[in-house]
Amino acid sequence: MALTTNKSVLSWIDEKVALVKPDQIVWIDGSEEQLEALRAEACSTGELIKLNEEKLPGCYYHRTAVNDVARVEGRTFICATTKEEAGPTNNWMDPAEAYKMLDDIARGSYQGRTMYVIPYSMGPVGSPFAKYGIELTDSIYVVLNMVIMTRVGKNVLEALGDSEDWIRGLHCKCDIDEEKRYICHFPQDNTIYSVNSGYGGNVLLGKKCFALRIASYLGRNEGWMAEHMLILGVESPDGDIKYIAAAFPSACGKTNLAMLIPPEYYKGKGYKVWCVGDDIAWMRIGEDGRLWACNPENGFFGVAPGTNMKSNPNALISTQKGTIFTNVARNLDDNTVWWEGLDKNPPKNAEEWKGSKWDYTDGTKGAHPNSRFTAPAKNCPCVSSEFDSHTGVPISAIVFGGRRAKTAPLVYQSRDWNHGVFVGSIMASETTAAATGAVGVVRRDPMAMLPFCGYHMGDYWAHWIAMGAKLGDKAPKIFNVNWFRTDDEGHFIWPGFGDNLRVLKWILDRCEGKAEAIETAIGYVPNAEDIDLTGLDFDIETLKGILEVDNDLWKAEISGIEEFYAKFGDKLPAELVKELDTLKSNLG
Ligand code: OXD
Ligand code: MN
Repeated sequence: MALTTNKSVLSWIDEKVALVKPDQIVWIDGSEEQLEALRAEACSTGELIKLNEEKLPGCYYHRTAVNDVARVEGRTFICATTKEEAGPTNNWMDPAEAYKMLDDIARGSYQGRTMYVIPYSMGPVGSPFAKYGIELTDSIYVVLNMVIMTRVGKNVLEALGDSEDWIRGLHCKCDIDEEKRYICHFPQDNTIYSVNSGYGGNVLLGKKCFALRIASYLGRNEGWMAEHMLILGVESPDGDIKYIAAAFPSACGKTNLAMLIPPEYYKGKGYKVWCVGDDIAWMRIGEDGRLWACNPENGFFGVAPGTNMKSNPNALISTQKGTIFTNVARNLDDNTVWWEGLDKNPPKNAEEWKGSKWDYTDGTKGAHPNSRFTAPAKNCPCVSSEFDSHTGVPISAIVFGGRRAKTAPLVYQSRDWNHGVFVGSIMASETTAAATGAVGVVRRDPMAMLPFCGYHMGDYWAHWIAMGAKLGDKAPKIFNVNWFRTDDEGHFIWPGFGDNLRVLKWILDRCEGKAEAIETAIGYVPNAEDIDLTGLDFDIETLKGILEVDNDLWKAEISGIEEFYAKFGDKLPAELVKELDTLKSNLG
């Protein structure tokens, strides 16, 4: 039975039912009873495997098809009215052609299957941040993941009422055919289609598709921002908490930073770090004129390999109950999970992620490198008390970062907001041996939004600049960090992980006018003495080395920036051209 009388919802569902022809329709009401029945059903068909209830209570295991293990940027489209609106960094398809193609693929694809109707909210239901969506799917796995990653249930439909302002999402597993896999966004219609995939990043439509691609477009039109950023709070010994939002490209330790454990010395003094979000931030100007942020998600869809009690105990603890593991290895002796980097004891009797018997001694991997856990945020030992706040948290600092072996110093501060937008726009990371392709190649990933910006990146930068003008002197300060400077042998110099708090502390001190800095060609860099190294075996001269700005390396960087900027033609904001000119003249 339909859980709403909202005409726009019912007529859209009727249309999609006529298209995909499900055998039955099930509305997800959010009740534990219904979810438990779905878990049991998925276990009976082999879609899920129930894990050891004593060791991993309420946890399940899932394998995707082997050809369906990651987001597919090449098959992700922004179907704006014109190609110009999607811009040079997005794939584009004409909306009418895209709908026709997708409808042809989706037609009849639910025959013999159930349509699950998932009403969900991004952001706390009823809050000024909240935006509602309905995802139709033929996958119980998607339902159960959406229940962890978003707020799902009847109360969402109640909050939506008769409004037509909601995001339409149709997911069809079809045959998981790579050649017919498409993730298409129609920003002008508030609509998303995802066909022929069952992998989280492509099918949990609330996440990248809605909360970044569609929301970035909505944010531009409505005067707010949807960003690929973690949000964390640093509590000082007097109990005051200051919040930071930070954007990093993938493989730069975003989830680790979001759940950072302070070094002993800081813990002893009473510092604490609170996690508000690990992937996405929606930010609005509050009544007080400051920028306030909310994590629209309700869980973590984290990369499993490398997560362990040393790298990120809070993430690991978050996965110990109510979690769905995807494409990790399964220990057949005790029906638990394992992945590379969890510990030094790979299971002897196990199945690898594809489901074959696994012999770890033969050099193959047990878990897929992009294997995931879907864990409720509430499981996290350091989840912020503001997690469900309807006002969000006020942001003091915005931090950009990337993986650069030499060029970028450990940390620097932009001179002002527009310079900070420039710093975000030239964000780049060097490829690592972990990915295919050449090592050390610089990839530009502005604001870590390259695959997630739902419109023209030039317009996106203009929106950033406009937001700064509105925020005026209440704007957060903007910084750039680089935890990845290497020595001549290629070893990381800075210890990273919990010790990154030492850098965050300087950042927050700068926001409060409590720390000094040296002006360089690229912005303000700390005096080495102002980064507190107490309790860390790290030489101040080495610190000076990684704070150094090498003008020659930056001069070499200029042509790469110019080449990248050239793509944006006359959509490149004049303010950024001016910042680039300033950088050039500062470098002499
Ligand atoms: C993610 C990503 O999964 O950025 O969060 O790819
Ligand atoms: Mn992400």
